[in-house]
Amino acid sequence: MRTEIGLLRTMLLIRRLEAAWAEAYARDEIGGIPPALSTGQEAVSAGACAALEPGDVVFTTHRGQAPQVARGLDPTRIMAELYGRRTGYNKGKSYHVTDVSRGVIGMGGIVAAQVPVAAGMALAQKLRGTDRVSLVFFGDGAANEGAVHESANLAAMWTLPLILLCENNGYCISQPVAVAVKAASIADRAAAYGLPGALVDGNDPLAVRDAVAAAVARARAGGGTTLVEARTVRLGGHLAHDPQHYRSREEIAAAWEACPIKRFRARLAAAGLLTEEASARMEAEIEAEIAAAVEFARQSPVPEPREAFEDLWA
Ligand SMILES: Cc1ncc(C[n+]2csc(CCOP(=O)(O)OP(=O)(O)O)c2C)c(N)n1
Ligand SMILES: [Mg+2]
Repeated sequence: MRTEIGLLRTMLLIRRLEAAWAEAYARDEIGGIPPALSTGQEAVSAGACAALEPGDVVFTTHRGQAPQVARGLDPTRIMAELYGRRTGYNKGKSYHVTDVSRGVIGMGGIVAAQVPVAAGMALAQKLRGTDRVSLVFFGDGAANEGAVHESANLAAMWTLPLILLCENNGYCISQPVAVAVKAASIADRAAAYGLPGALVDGNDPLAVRDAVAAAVARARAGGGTTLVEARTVRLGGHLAHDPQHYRSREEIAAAWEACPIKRFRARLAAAGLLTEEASARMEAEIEAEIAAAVEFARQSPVPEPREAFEDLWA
């Protein structure tokens, strides 16, 4: 379990790493699909991953950098991968960063497709007689995909050590969740699968950590799957270049007021756990760490064309 200060540090590290990624994309130093950032959603990854232990496995979505950082992956090697350099986690060949040794299975570009794969991993963990768990992130949009329902039903039937973590950020690209989900909550669906469900404030890292910790304890003890819905707010666009014409300025301004980093920092300060000075020092350290990561990435070589045919699995 990470301490309060550790959780804040993780959230700040995610925010800064992703901002640097978007800045590099805007400068044309990185090509491809515009970055999918977790700005405003950092408490979900930080809290959830703080409840995990070595050997547990997470499966991430297209918004996958936040869980990678929260799981303790090296920001320098993540940045190198985002730059497509050979020093990155996937040798510069895919920004779907993977580090099996740290329990991060690569991101999934196909919405909801990681959920059945995570259920398969949980089945393997169970059949091997381990007490390790799998945790899969999926969005509110993904929650309406058949793959999620099929996996949840099987996971319940087979009592799999699985945590279904729905990161509800209020939008599926430009579609608000209010016009896509009729039920009061996605967590309520758990009852229909015969699973426990929990709804938590996804902008509170401690609430997320505690809800996921309870689900993990249950799974380790052989109690099976839990569905956790973490309600958060996407502060930016769907992807970094999205001008968000479908949202009012007032809505965006209100969302920034509830920024989880701002809120958690104020809470720690009020509890006497964080001074202004310590907070500024932490931010400066993170700023320097990410600046060094960007410089390392810029100076790293790109892979040779022939390397495209290495590390393939079929
Ligand atoms: C099966 C599938 N359908 C559609 C898409 C296009 N798509 C990419 S991200 C996305 C939004 C998913 O929304 P949500 O699950 O809420 O995740 P969020 O982007 O909000 O994190 C969509 C529809 C896709 N990649 N895969
Ligand atoms: Mg969403």
